[in-house]
Amino acid sequence: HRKFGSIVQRNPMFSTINQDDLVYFEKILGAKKVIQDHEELQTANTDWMHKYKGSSKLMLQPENTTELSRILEYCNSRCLAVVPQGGNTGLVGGSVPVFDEIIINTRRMNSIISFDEVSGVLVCEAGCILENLISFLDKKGFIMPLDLGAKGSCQIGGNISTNAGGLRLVRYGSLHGTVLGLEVVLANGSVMDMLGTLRKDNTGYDLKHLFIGSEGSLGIITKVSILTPPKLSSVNIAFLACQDYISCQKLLFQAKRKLGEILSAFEFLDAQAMNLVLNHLDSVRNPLPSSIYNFYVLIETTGSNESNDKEKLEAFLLHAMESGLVSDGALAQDFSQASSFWHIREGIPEALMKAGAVYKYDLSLPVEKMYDLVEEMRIRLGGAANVVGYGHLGDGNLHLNVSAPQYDDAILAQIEPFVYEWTSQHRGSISAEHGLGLMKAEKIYYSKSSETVQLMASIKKLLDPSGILNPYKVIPSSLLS
Ligand code: FAD
Ligand code: 2HG
Ligand code: ZN
Repeated sequence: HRKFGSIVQRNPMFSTINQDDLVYFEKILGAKKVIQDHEELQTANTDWMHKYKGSSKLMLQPENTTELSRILEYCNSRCLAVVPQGGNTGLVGGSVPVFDEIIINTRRMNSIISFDEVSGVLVCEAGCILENLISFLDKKGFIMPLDLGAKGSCQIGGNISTNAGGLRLVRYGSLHGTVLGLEVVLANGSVMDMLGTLRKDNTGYDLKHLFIGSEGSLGIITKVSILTPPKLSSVNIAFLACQDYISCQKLLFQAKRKLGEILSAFEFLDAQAMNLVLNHLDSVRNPLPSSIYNFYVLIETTGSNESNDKEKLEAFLLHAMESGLVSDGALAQDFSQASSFWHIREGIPEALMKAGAVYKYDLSLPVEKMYDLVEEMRIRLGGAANVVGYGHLGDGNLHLNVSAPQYDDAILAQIEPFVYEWTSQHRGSISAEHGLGLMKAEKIYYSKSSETVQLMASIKKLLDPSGILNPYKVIPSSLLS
C-alpha cells in the first residue's frame, strides 16, 4: 500500500469483520447506525483532498458515550482497528482508513449540553459542527475562540483532536489554552471524565492535553468544555497589498505594537495564491484591481469601541502607506465586504483543489526565513509546478502548497525530503496545525527527538496496547509492533 512516498503494510494482528461482529453492532446501536451502504462508505473512505482512500466495509455512528464505549470495548477485545472520524476535513490523511479499519463517525453526537453566560464556558458533544457552535454562540453574544475555512463541515472533536489553529489563534491562543475539559473514551472502552469547566485546576497531571492534537491515536473525544470569548461590537478588516515579503514582516511587527490589544487576525497570501482564487472561485472579486502586487495581507481588528478602533486602524494604515510598507489597500465598509475579504483567504484550499493535484506542507518557521523556502522551492521545481505561499503570518505558520496538473513522482522527489530537511535545519515544525496523520507519521523525527518519539510510543502502548486506534498514523509503525 503506497501512499505518496511512504509504504504501509496492513498489520496482520488486526482481525477482519465477520457476521457476528455485525450482529453485535446492530444489537447495541440499531441498524441505522451500522452503515454498510457502498456510496456512504465511499465518501467516508475518501479524504477531503481525494488523495487518501481506504477500503473500510463498515461505518458506525454512535449516538452517545455509552454506545461509543461499548463499540470500543468490543473492538479492543476482537482486535478490530478503528478510525475516529469527525467532519473528514483533515488534510494529512488522518481521518480515513488506510485499509479496512472500521470508521467511527461522531456526527450523531451533536448536542449542546450547557452554556454559562457568566464564565463563557460552552459544554457540548464532540460531533457539533463548528459553524453551528458559532451560530449558537452568536445569539448569546459570544464567539468561538477558533475559526477556519472548513467550519461548515468540521466538528469540534476533530478540531481538538488535530489541535486546529485557524484564523484567530493570534488573538485567542491555541486550544491547549481554551479547552477546559474533555470526556474521552479509551481504546478499551473506559470513559475518562475530565470534563472540568474551571480555568484553574492544578490537581496533578492535566491529562486532557494528551488528547488535544493526538489525532485520535489515544482515545475518542466525546464531550468538550471550551472557553468562549464575548462577541465585541467593533470588527474591522483591511485587505492590503505589499510589494515584497520584508514589508509584510515589518507590517506584522508594527501591527503587534500599534494595534496590539485589538488585533484579531494577520494573514498573508502571495500573488500566486491570489491568482488561484481569482481564477478558480467564481464569487471572488479582487478588492485591489488597479495593479498586480506580490503579496496581500489581511488584517482584522476586534474591539469594543467603534470610533476608537476605526481611528486606530486608519492611523495605522495611513502610516503604513506613507512609509511605503503598504502599496494599496481597502478597508471593508460593511459586513458583506468584510466577508468577501475573508472569502479570498479562506477560499485558497478550495481553489487549489480545483487547480488539480496539490502537495501540502504546513510549516512553523521563523517569520524572517519563511518565504525563502517558497522561493527556493520555485527554483527547484522550475516551471514544473506552481508554488504557492500563504498562511497565518501572525503565528509564524506557512502553508506551502505545490500545485500541478496531476500527481507526479518526479515532482514529489523534488519537494521531499528537501522541504522537511529545510524546515528541520531552521528548527521549524513539519506540522504547525494540521497534524501528522498518515502523511507525516514516518517524518516525525524531522521535528522531534528520538527520545521524545519513544516516550510518545510508550504512552500510546499504555493507553492502546493493541494499537487499534487510528493505526499507521502519527507515530512510526516500527515503534509500535
Ligand atoms: P476529521 O478530518 O474527521 O479528523 C481529523 C483527525 O482527528 C483524524 O486523525 C481523526 O481520526 C481525528 N478525530 C476526529 N474526531 C475525533 C474525535 N472525536 N476524537 C478523536 N479523534 C478524532 N486546520 C487548521 O488547523 N487551521 C485552518 O485554518 C484549517 N483550515 C482548513 C480549511 C479547509 C478548507 C480544510 C478542508 C481544512 C482545514 N484545516 C485547518 C484542517 C483541519 O485539521 C480540519 O479542518 C479540522 O480541524 C478537522 O476537523 P474534522 O471534524 O473534519 O476532523
Ligand atoms: C488554511 O489556513 C488551512 O487555509 C489550509 O490551514 C491550508 O491548504 C492549506 O495548505
Ligand atoms: Zn491554516
